[in-house]
Amino acid sequence: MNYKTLKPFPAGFLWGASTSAYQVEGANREDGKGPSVQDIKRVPPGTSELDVCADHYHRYREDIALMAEMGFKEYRFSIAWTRILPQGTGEVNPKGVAYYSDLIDTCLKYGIEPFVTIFHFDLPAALSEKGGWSRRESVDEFVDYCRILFENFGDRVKYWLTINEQNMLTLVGEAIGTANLNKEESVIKQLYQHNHHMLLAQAKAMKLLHEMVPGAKIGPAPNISLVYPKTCKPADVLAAQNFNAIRNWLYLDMAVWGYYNPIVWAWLEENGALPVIQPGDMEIMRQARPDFIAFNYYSTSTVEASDGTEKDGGDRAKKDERVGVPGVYAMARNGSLPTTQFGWEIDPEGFRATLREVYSRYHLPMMITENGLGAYDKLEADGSVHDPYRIDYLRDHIRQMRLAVTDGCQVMGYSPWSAIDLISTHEGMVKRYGFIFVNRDEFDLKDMKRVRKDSFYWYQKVIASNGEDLD
Ligand code: BGP
Repeated sequence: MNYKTLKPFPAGFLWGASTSAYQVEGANREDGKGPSVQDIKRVPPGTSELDVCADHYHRYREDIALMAEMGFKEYRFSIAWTRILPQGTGEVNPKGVAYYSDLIDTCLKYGIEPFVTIFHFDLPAALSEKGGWSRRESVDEFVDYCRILFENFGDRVKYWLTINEQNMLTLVGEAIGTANLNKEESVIKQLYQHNHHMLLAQAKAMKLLHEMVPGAKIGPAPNISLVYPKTCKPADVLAAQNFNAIRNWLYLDMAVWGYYNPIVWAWLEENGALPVIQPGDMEIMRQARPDFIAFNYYSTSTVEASDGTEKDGGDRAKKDERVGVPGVYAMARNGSLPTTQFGWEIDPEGFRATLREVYSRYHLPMMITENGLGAYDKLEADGSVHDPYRIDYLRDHIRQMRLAVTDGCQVMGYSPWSAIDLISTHEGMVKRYGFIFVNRDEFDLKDMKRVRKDSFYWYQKVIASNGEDLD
């Protein structure tokens, strides 16, 4: 749909950007922090360990001052469970509480809303060794951790996110270093049992926050992107519906309405993989309500009908093999989209389509908690960093978000990935996403100096004009 006049972004729109603890903080064995699954995983070959990252743990004041200079209205960061509870349960680490308390106060000093992710891929190693999310007890362990956060920070934090990309933990947990599976048993059955526990933990956390901190807001933060059919052949359309249900709607249907998506349920049933649901679980799921839907968006996916030969689940088409789920869907290349230096498809119009679809299904305000472009940025001899490709990517997505607002979608904020360079989940330090350059290489820590990229100055203008000035 074309418009003669675009609606403005609403007043009070939350412009900012995001990070996560294990990718930005470093200091992963300092001040009483316990190890998380990220700290004990084998990092991808050729990439840095997570002991220093952007050294945000020691430099957060300087970093937040730079975010304030950009004009941030919010900063989305995650709390490392193992800084608060080094063993995942039991004794609280006062230094961990003090760290996040000061980080929150520093944001507030500049008028930046802290937007806090409770759990971003970093399950305590002590809990993972016991079986992680496979155990029923994981639900209460998570809720106990949430209670500590709400008690300590609920007086200052208005916005909370439950679990970052729960759908990716379920679909590609092994690649993220989070899946803890027993190789002897059905993988799908185990994964969807973990998933049920996370869904229940999330529902209980949402209820708990509403009871403990009236007025505070909380929502899920999956990675949502519309799945296109490769062609208009009906079999491809059905495959797209299948993958949309498995990748996207399962998570949002449960968070919002408290029921299992019927297509996913039928698929699990067919595979003998239905989760064990205890009496009362679905009642809790139905009672819990998010205040908004947060989601991360990088690009759309495209699928075609399965020919029965696909390997593995996965979320991206690999060049030489058919990836997907036999009988359900096969990943496909879109063919019409450009890609980043790292091969990720770029689809700003798909962002608008995704916003429209999510709003039409759930009618809740939406918060974009990640969106961005990873690239090999270079610090020039004169101290500048030119990243026009990132500006183009973000500009195109913000334009489409504005069109979605004009379409009638309620969008409350935009928090791209990432505020500052940090370690990528899969591709190390050299895959940079930030507005702020960190002067280190993959293994050479150099001086860790913070440098404003061209995109820093550009985003500053975007925020100052509430999204009107995108040039
Ligand atoms: C999301 C994660 C982030 C971040 C981002 C970019 O899935 O929530 O933690 O890593 O993707 O991905 P990558 O680092 O692999 O480029």
